Amino acid sequence: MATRFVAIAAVMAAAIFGVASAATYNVGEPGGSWNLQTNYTNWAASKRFHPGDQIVFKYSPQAHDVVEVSKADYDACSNARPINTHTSGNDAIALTSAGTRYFICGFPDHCAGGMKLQVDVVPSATSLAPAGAPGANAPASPSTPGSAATKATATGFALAGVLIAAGLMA
Ligand SMILES: *[C@@H]1O[C@H](CO)[C@@H](O)[C@H](O)[C@H]1NC(C)=O
Ligand SMILES: [Cu+2]
Repeated sequence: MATRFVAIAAVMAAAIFGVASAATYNVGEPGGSWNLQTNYTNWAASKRFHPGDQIVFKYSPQAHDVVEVSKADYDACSNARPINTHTSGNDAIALTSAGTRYFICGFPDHCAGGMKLQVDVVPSATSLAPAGAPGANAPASPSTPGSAATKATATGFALAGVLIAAGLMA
């Protein structure tokens, strides 16, 4: 009985707080990868990155690498002061917290050729402005129909319903 209550409470909490599942984004996909052809400004603009998500750079290590740099070095296309360097060709990078991350290719002229990616990691829907706060009534961004949080909430309530029904039948 107590176990069932805890399970239901956990699901309800997940629904209320909008715990969304973490997403994995393969950089440049679909249609591209980590190469000299993909437009990463356009690619990133179609995504919303949240803490807990990860991005994966896939490429030939003979042709490219991934260097995480500061904004200044990103703007200057300099890999002289790397924060992190990845060279496996299949590099998963965890976006652990909100903030902006900057990645470039360290091969000569590749960054200038377009291999630079800025990733804006924004807080999950849990930290929406409270009701009454400035901006709380702003219309939802048109680029996020059916947000992950909305889906998580719907999933949470559906699961809670199943659990409650199971409890009634037990
Ligand atoms: C990416 O595409 C946008 C819009 O189509 C364009 O303004 C921008 O210059 C492109 N970036 C690169 C690096 O080609
Ligand atoms: Cu490169």
